[in-house]
Amino acid sequence: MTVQCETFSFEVHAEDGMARAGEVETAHGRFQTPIFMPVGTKGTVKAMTPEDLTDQIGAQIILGNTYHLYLRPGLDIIRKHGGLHEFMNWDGPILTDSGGYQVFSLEDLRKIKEDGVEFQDHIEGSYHFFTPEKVIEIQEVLGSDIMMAFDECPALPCSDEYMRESLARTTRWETRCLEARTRTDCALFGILQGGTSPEFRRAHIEELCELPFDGFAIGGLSVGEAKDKMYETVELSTPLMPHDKPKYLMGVGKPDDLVECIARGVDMFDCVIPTRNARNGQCFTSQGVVKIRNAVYAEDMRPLDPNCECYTCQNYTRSYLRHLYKAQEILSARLCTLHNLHYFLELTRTARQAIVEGRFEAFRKEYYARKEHA
Ligand code: PRF
Ligand code: ZN
Repeated sequence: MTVQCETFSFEVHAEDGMARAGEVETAHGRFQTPIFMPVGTKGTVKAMTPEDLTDQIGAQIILGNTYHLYLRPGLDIIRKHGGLHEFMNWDGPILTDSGGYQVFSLEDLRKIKEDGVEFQDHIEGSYHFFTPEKVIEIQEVLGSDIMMAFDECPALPCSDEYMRESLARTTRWETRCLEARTRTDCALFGILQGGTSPEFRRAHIEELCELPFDGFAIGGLSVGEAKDKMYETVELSTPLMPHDKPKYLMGVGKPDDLVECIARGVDMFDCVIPTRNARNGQCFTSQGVVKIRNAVYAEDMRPLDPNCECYTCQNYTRSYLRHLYKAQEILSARLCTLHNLHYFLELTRTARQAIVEGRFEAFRKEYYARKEHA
């Protein structure tokens, strides 16, 4: 008898075309969809305190990584704190990725076997073995509100033969994840693979969506394929996924991708882009990208984004932000991260409001019009 999550639920509140507005309940509270989840790979959303995330950005759920936390600081230290929430002082929902994707991106340092994946740690060089059972155990120690199943994200392009084998193995691994759960307060999402091939995608969705996962993720995208292929694959997938469970697009994306994939029925997103790019001085605004290091901003007295209500835009000029970046001051990372995350969260909030009010298409047009008239 497989264990079921007793603390998880999802409700669709409104639909507009394929776009959906909903609400997810977890053991650590609720979040409203569509939602963007800031990435906190190593137990911190880089440069942000939990108070920044809640009070300044309005983040409702964050993401953590099995792979990184398992290697450093290791499970004993996290267990000693009572889990990841207590360790990092974040008491809202946490989704953890299974480590599959991170291990597979090690390329030369890993070996795939039927039972799991052997890999060499990128920090110390020591050897480890991840199996479906192991990654569920780790995520249960972390106390994740939403655990992700163990999957293989094949590098594209790959042969049909390899894809067929990989999909079958991923299904076996994910089935083992369902059987390995012991906690009733940790939800578990399945991950759909299949590259950009409609046939493989349909087959994997059909096979996996039969299984009693609490939600489903579209994996295997945003790995270098053309953007139109990604959108086509999302558009093909969402109608075939269960209507009454959340649909999560992993590792996506830029603001345009959020708008386009919300339009295609996606409820949840995560990506390092807003946080990573902020540290490189790339800011996303309602008028397009602002590269704050550029000389044109040296004496620009305007805020980063005139349409933004974040702390950064309310208090600082582009000129000052450029100065901080050029002087390599750490406040640069903080202020740009704060703005970017606020922009991404505000985008999902306004998209949600538009869906609820049945004017998502108008919202989408307005989004592009603002960028073009910058
Ligand atoms: N699988 C897992 N995590 C992921 C992905 C995936 O396919 C992606 C795809 N870009 C991002 N993160 N487990
Ligand atoms: Zn701002």
